[in-house]
Amino acid sequence: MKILVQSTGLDIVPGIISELKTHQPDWQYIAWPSDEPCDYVVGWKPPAELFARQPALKAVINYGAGVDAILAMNAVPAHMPIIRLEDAGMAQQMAEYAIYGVIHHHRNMRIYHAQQRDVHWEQHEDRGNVRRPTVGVMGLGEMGGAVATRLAAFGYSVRGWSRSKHEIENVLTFAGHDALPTFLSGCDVLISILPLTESTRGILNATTLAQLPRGAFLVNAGRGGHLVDADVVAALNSGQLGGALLDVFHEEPLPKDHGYWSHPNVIVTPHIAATTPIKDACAQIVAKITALSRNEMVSGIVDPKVGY
Ligand code: NDP
Ligand code: OXD
Repeated sequence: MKILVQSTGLDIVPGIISELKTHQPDWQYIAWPSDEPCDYVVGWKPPAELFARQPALKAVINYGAGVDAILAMNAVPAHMPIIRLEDAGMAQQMAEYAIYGVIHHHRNMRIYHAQQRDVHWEQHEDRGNVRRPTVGVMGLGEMGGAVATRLAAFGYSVRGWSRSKHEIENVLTFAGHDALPTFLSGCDVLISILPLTESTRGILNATTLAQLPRGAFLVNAGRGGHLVDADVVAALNSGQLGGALLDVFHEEPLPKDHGYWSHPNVIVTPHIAATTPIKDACAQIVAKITALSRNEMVSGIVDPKVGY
């Protein structure tokens, strides 16, 4: 079996190939670009040219959880399944990132960081002394489900929102577009871990942000396209949003002159909420390709019509 390995950005291809070899030494691994006919491609944002030059491919394994970029390229032939990574060690990282955001807000850390810069000692009433914040999670899939469960175990009151109804212990769940205003109205901290689709693009806008309690804190680890940036900045400036922890942006790297960099109530991180851990990812990729080659059921098949 021949596996084509491709990536965009950091040159992680040699590392992926050597890790795949440890799991399945009998297969042949070929780094893109190559015209040698391959059976499967493991890739991140593969170029359209790859599919034109590799007509024998049977499936694409997306080297990540989000498939918005590969779907937006419109280059994968309609008959070819796209299979994404599921958790693969990312859900734990996502939960850590989310908990960091919640604690930053809940324990007044922005104020203490500013006070330290001013060499100023002053204790503030902890937000949780009045009422422990309620945390809302948008998207209850591999990432969001794990985040909601772990936040509940941490003692937060947690609610979650998804397309279809989910049952998660100790989490109040909501489903569908009509339930969104009710869900948002109880979120002191809102964590978005949605996939970017035609239904979720721009979902965090002036209307939805106004449905949050005043002073709510926003964590966005889904995709930058979920935010209407001008509306987020307006909500931050008016105090409707008390602050934001943002990991993903319309344009990455975030342009140097973007207002988020210098906004006093915004923390910017460079798309690191959950990075693909090579060992877990390669173990999962080999298992998925093995199952595909035996015509067995494989999970994580993307539905291009819904976009995730
Ligand atoms: P999943 O496909 O497992 O989960 C997606 C969740 O979003 C599901 O609960 C789904 O609902 C819900 N959803 C999708 N569309 C809608 C909608 N229109 N309305 C309400 N809910 C909706 O994805 P993952 O959890 O694995 O990943 C989610 C996203 O996280 C990725 O697509 C990617 O964009 C982002 N990500 C970011 C990373 C980072 O470092 N910042 C790292 C990894 C992922 P339902 O359950 O009903 O289908
Ligand atoms: C992913 C990501 O989707 O890294 O896996 O954002």
